[in-house]
Amino acid sequence: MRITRLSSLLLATPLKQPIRTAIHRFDRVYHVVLTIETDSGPSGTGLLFAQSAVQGRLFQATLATFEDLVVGEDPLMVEAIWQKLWKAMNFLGNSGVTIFAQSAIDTALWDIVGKVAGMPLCQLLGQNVASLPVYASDGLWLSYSRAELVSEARSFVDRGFTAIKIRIGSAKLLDDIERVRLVREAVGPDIKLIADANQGWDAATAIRFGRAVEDADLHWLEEPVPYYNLVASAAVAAALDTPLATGETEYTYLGFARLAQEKAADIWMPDLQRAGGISGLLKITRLAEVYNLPVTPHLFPEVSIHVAVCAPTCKIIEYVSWWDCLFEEESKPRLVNGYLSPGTAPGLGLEITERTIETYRV
Ligand code: SMN
Ligand code: MG
Repeated sequence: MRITRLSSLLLATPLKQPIRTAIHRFDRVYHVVLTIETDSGPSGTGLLFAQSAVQGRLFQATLATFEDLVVGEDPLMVEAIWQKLWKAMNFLGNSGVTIFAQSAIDTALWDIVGKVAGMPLCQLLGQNVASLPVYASDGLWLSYSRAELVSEARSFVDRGFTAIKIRIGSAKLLDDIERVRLVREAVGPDIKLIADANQGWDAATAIRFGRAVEDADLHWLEEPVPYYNLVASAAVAAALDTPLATGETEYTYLGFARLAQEKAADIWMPDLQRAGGISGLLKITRLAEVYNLPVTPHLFPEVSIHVAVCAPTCKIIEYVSWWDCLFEEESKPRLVNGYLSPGTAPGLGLEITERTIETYRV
């Protein structure tokens, strides 16, 4: 079997609420959907997330450029193709948009492998658990009023979520502290409460915050300082009893190896499109086993769940509904009572219909 063609589409889907964090402002989610076709077998799907049409077009252009590197290759030689792209990018540095393209290609190849084997990807990779609890991450934005925070936090609990994430990291520290306490009071002691500062602070501010909300029993404090400042991250992690989670902005296993060397995180949060696809996530989850550190995949619940249910260090996964409207009901992963289980169709099991493409195409 040989790869014959790479093609991609740019889609944009609506959001229930505009997204506002310390660093994000967007009102629609853009998706680059990659298709890899083969001469005598199934095709595979890979996904990239973008925050604007400009970003999406850049990803598409990179994927189109990479077509030459993969056409003619055997799609089942997934690691060989990963290594080929990795070496081809050495001159550029193994991070940024080229890693995004490599990630999408790798994900589409694993989809093909699963379809050829006739098995859902998680089974092929060696599954550990049937499902995992998720945390509701699709809300509690920085832009919300206090009344909106309380009402949405309660509605997440009513919908069966046992863990929720609030955004903080604003310029008003006391306000952030009060908002966390308010949400803790609204949901009670049994719900896991996570707080994400999206790199909004310096180490001293993060430590003040962490100490002030000690009684709110945060499940973790996420990205308190700029992602590249590992010294600051390590200082916060050392000063607080609350676990520090970071990694959504790191690239590949090399980024996570640095987090480990610097003791900059208690919990790792790899993101599919920065990790290097399914292969990249697998490398990171195995590295986490060496350090006995928890891993919790960032975004892409429908895809990342296939790896998460295989990784013994993974106990919880982020859930946002941003991809939900793209996939057909039967093939989708199931979210039941706050637990997500992978789709049961071969490969990733994520089929996008012509009608969906017509509706959301940019
Ligand atoms: C996040 C990522 C992308 C957009 C908004 C928020 C966030 C997360 O850091 O952890 O989901
Ligand atoms: Mg985050």
